[in-house]
Amino acid sequence: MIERTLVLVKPDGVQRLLVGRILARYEERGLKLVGLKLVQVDREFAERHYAVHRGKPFFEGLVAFITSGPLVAVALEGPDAVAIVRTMNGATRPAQADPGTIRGDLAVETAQNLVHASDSPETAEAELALWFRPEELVRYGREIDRWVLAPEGA
Ligand code: 3AN
Repeated sequence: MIERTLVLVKPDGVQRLLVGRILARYEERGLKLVGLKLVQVDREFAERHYAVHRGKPFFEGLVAFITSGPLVAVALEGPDAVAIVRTMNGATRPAQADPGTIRGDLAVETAQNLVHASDSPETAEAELALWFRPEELVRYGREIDRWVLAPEGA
């Protein structure tokens, strides 16, 4: 099933000059970039994004961290994109993240874990609507898709 999902390369990824390398991983996997922007979010927006974590002990730190500098918001599309991106990102705690994942290769702390990704197709829909206006999500074809995707109906 073709899905869309939201990824954030968080402020630590921007400051550590890892944006290009992180985006390259998703591109090389075969996922299609359908939305992309660099943004500095304010507290109110960050609280909306992390609303499910309101009341948790790490909520304040989460909001402070995500507003501490610009981040890159990315919309990716592909078969099972939500699960594929979660697997590529690795476990929330880098100590439990497998080598070969973004967190397993590039992060050591739970707060500074470089990336956020939607955790279900329903969350993805809500998060994409929060981060992107409809016209910022672009529909286009890629020549390589006949080598990346199964033909429709196959
Ligand atoms: P994930 O980003 O892997 O989906 P969530 O949604 O459980 O993880 O948590 C959102 C973010 O909150 C994580 N990316 C991480 O930065 C932070 N976080 C989660 N649990 C903790 C914790 N116990 N202490 C500090 N930060 C945490």
